[in-house]
Amino acid sequence: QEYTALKLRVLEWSSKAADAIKGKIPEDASVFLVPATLRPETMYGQTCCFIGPKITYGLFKASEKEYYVVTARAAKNMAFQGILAADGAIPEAAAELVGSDMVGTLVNAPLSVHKDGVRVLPMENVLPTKGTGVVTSVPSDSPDDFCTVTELAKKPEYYGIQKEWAEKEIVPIIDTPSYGDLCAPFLVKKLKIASPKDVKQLEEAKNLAYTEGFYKGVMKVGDHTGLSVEKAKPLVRQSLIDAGEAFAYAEPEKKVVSRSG
Ligand code: ZZB
Repeated sequence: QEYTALKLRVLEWSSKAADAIKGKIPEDASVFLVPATLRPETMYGQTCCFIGPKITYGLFKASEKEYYVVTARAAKNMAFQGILAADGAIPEAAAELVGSDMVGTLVNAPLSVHKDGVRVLPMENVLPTKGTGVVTSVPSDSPDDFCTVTELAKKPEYYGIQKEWAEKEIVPIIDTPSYGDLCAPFLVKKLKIASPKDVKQLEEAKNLAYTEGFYKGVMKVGDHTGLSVEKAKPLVRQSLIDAGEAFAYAEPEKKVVSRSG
């Protein structure tokens, strides 16, 4: 599985995360949350970044002044792929953080229409065994993401967040013939999905959104406006990589976790 790993630079830590990493990395180092995505062309629509609240993450050294926040499992894969400073050896975390401690952290999301940054928010459905354990949220085109931000905005106190963090504007970024230009909200409504716990229907919605978006979608924003998603995808990916805002990350072969096929 070839992912695009995106670099979301931390602009302002939540206070718990700031305490946990204090003194463990150089003062002037940049730290990035690094979600793995299969849809780089949707990065215009990022509204927040999800972590699993109970998952443990590490800060791993990528270069003298750059650290990546990912699971230890992903860090190991990255080291094998020559991505981390560890140079093939099993990398050691400079600091560890529990997902819930990072909630509220402000990060810069490359290409996002939300130029002031987006917040780190909790998502129960994040799998620790897939990608980097960090997920960038695109509620316009991902049914899982739309369902989760809707849930978070309904019960902000319960989730320990500020309501407006989950209510960033959802801008149309891809037009489709069957589901319109807000594919995920359309499908969530059509399949009557009420909460992130409806995992079976969400899986179906995801598959429908992937197929329609990839084969019939047309870009509505960015440098490739008017181009098909199929053609825009590799172009957006390459320009993110060229800008130093993303890199290729491969998931080693193993049994498929969530997609059938
Ligand atoms: C942004 C995005 C925008 C994504 C979209 C999807 C969609 P798949 O298809 O099941 O293999 N993801 C990545 N890591 C995790 C994780 N650890 N736990 C849960 N979800 C994760 O999954 C690949 C997608 O699942 C990734 O691509 C990521 O969300 C999420 F418009 O990134 B995606 C119709 C889907 N649309």
